[in-house]
Amino acid sequence: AALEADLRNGLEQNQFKLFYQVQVDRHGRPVGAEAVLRWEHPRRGLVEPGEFIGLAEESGLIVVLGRWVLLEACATLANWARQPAMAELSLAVNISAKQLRQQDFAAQLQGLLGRTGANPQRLRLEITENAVLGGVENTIAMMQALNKLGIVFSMDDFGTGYSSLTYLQRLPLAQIKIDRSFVGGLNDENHHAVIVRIILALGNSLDLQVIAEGVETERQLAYLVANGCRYFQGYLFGGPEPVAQFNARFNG
Ligand code: G
Ligand code: G
Ligand code: MN
Ligand code: NA
Repeated sequence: AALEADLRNGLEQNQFKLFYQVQVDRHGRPVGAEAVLRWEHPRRGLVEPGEFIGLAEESGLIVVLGRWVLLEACATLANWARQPAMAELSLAVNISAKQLRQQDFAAQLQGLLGRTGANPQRLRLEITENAVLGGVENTIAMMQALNKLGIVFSMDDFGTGYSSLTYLQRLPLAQIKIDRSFVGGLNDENHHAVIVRIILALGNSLDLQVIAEGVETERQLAYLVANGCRYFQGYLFGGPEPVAQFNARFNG
């Protein structure tokens, strides 16, 4: 309860920040970023989402916090669009199941896009397999409504949840993200290497873009490239950065 009050207070006091982690193609060229939330707590310092997203979801605060994240992300996208070196970048935003379950979620996003002037074609929403817990039909309908606005979806942490294959076929997805636990375990012929190859084959045969997250070494990158992966994210290319630092990559 103390943390919950702290969260509410943090929202009022503007203690949340979005950091941006670069996503690259196989030539190492930036194609976009994932926005990840950080809490600049006055006493605890920089707090990572693992420590508060769960509580924000349980308490329902994620709806308000998530709306702030989307507004901030759209404002950033609109800003990038005005800079020639950044105009083509896409931005991926993490969405909780509870947010997607709001009846007016598509209308909210349409409002944010209008207010900021962000191009919906550059916005990607990352969901997890939990997104379907509220009912797969409802989830599909909401995703389709957002697709109509030009927004696409990515399945985050792919391979770590339940019923991946069933939902993979039914949900209108544009991309899947290979979870970093599989990428981190890439060594010659261990079982993680097999899983990574299967996810890539699955994605390619279902016409889904596949991005690997948590890429930390050249060796992991080489394995992924050799098996048909075309997009990458991880410390090898850069960690989550404050927006000014991310922008300096392009305008330095
Ligand atoms: O940055 P870090 O590795 O601590 O992020 C951990 C997880 O927190 C991410 O994988 C992501 O799923 C989640 N997360 C990060 N930012 C957001 C956000 O803005 N909204 C939601 N719902 N989850 C987020
Ligand atoms: O769970 P999700 O992938 O949505 O969250 C991304 C988070 O993963 C980032 O906020 C960051 O803290 C963490 N992360 C990003 N790149 C790497 C990486 O290469 N290795 C590891 N171990 N963690 C990473
Ligand atoms: Mn993510
Ligand atoms: Na992830």
